[in-house]
Amino acid sequence: MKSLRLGAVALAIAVLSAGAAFAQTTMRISIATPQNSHQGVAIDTFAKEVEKRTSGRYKVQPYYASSLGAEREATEAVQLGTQELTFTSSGPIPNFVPDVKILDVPFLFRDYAHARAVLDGPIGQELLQKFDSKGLKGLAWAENGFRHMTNSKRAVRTPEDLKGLKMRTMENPVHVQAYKGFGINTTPMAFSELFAAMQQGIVDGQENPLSVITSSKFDQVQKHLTLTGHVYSPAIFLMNKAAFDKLSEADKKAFLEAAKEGVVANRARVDADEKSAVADLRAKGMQVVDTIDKSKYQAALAPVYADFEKQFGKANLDRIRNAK
Ligand code: EAX
Repeated sequence: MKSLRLGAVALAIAVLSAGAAFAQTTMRISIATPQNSHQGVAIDTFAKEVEKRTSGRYKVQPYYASSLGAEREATEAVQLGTQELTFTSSGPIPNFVPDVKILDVPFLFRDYAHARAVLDGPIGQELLQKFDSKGLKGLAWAENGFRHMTNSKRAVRTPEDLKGLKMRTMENPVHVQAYKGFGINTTPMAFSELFAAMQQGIVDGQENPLSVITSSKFDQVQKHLTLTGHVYSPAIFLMNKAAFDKLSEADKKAFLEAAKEGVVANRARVDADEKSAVADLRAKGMQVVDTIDKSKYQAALAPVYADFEKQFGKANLDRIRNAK
C-alpha cells in the first residue's frame, strides 16, 4: 500500500514539474510591412532568438502588414501594455518621444554606414534612454532606410517638379514641415491606408525606402520613382517598459540580444533590397530617375533648415552630421 502511495506522489511531482517546465508566456509583436520584407525578417529573427535564448520561457507571435493596427496605434498599445512589442519606423515616434524628431531631419545622414554608426553609437544610445520615462523600452535601433519619392503624375527631376503634388506623408511634424518646404501639398496618413489612397487617386504620391516600395508593391499604383534619398528613416524595436522590467536579468539580456540579431537581419535585407530594387521596379514598369542633383533639393529646403536649426540646435545637428 505504502509503495502505491509513494508511486502516486512521484507521478504527481513528475507531472507538476513537467507542467512547470512548459510554463510559456506568449508576447505579440507587429510591423507595418508584409512578412517578406526588411521588417518581417527583423521580427521573425527576433522571435526565433527570444525563444532560443529563454529556453522557450517566452514565445513572440509576429503580426505583419499592420494587422494589429498602424504604427502609431501599435506604439500606443505597447505604451499602454495591451501589446507587449512592436517594430516601427520612427515616423509616429515624435508623438511619444519628441527628442527623437531630430533623426527625421532631411539630408542629415551621409549614407547607411553613417546612419548606423550614429544610431549604434552614443547619440543613438542616448536617444534610446529617452523612451524609458514614456512607458516604452527601446530595445534597439533598426532600419527602415533612405526614403525616395514616388508619384503617379510626372517624372520628378528637380525640386520644382514636386510643387503642387499631393503627397502622403508620415504623421511626423518634421517631414510635414520639410515637404511643405518643397511646395508639396502634404496629406499625413497612416501607412495602412496608403496603398488604397494611391489606388483611388486620393494622393498623387508618397515617399518611402526601396524596401518598403518593393515589399508593399507600390509599383502597382505608382508610375514614377525618383531616388531622392531625402531623409534616412530609422526603425526601432519597442517593448512595454513594465513588461521589460518584470523580466529576470538573464531574460532582459536575452531580449536585448535577440533585438540586436533582428537588426543584423533587418539591415542585411535593406542592403540586399538597395542592390536589387531599382532593376526590379523598372522591370515592373516604373520610370526611375536615378540621378539627381541633391544640392538643389537641399537649397530648396534652406528656409526650413533655418527653422530646424532653431528647433534642434545647430550644435546637435552638427554632432550628428560630423559623427564618423
Ligand atoms: O515602416 O509610414 C511609413 O511610410 C513607414 O515608412 C512604413 O510604415 C514602414
